[in-house]
Amino acid sequence: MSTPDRRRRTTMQHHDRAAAEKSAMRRALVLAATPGVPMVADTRRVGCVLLAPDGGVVAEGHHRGPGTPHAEAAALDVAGERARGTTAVVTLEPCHHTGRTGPCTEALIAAGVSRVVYAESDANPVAAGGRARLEAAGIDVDAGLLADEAAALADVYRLAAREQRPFVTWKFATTLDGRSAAADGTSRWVSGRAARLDTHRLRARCDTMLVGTNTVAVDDPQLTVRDAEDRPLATQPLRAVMGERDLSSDRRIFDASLAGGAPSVHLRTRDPAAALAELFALDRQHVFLEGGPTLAAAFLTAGLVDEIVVYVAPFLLGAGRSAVADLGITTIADAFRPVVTDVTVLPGLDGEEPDVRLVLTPPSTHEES
Ligand code: AOF
Ligand code: ZN
Repeated sequence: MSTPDRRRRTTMQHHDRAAAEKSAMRRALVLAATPGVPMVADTRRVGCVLLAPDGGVVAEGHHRGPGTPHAEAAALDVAGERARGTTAVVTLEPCHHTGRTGPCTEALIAAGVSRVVYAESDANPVAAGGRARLEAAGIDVDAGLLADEAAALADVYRLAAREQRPFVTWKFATTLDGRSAAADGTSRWVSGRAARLDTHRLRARCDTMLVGTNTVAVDDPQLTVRDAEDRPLATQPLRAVMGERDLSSDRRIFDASLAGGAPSVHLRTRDPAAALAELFALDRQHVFLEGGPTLAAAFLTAGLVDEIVVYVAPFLLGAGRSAVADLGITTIADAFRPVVTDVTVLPGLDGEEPDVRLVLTPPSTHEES
């Protein structure tokens, strides 16, 4: 009698654990992308969350640049004795070498961590071997959770280091007929709640949100990252606006109190390359471009979009503003054709219809990597 019951309970627990570890990995990815870490080509951006057996967060840590503690060491330091028996959720396989700091494997073993879940394997031959070492010490190891997202994050910093400019993700929402605003200018909300939550998740993994002066003047966005309850997160990306037009200081982007004191900047240029150079000088490595169709067209024609995220909402407007301004294309043979790297259906929340999210890579950057 009790056997099937017990089995069901075990399965449930396993399901809960998987869910807790997945959400911890999402958090670790955000930690890995913490704004303001200086750009150094050979440094990985890594995040770590320590979970108690009941799924609660015990401590968090991230790597802050060369010579500073690795993510695991940073989290273990916060946890102290409470690290014993926890699960370490890390975006990268713990290193097994003494580089500028000691091996994370030994630190995790010494702290009494009982399970390690990581996303990406460490391809650096010098640091590799972490998994085998942890398993030999009797630690339960699981690899590959959200590995594609961790790899995408690593690509961001690799490109920034190579190009010496921030990686640019252009995000927009559109109707089935390619409209981002209705004829009267209204654009709230094109996408559903599921897509808006997903946007905040992606915003949290960049260090800068960029719009044009027109968007600030007309839409007056807050440009903050908020959680599902609409509360701003503790760490906010830089809010940037670009363009020569003067803006009234009462715009919400300039209100630091909305973003937990986080700053904003007005880049007085219309040139995408110049704007990115200014942001790179501020240690910015990942720009989330959310400006209107004119700004998008300027970045696309300058070849300065590295990734496109589109939320397609299932309705028609028939008239209204296009998602992107004129690209100078007059015939179909000349169409701008990015490569689709992901298609995800976001189930509708609160009875809404689903949205579809496409992730695409523009042809030129795709060929390079
Ligand atoms: C981890 N956790 O947070 C990071 C890791 O010279 P070092 O000591 O900083 O080592 C750099 C190498 O260590 C780097 O190339 C990568 O393989 C790994 N980075 N490993 O366990 C971390 N940042
Ligand atoms: Zn390490």
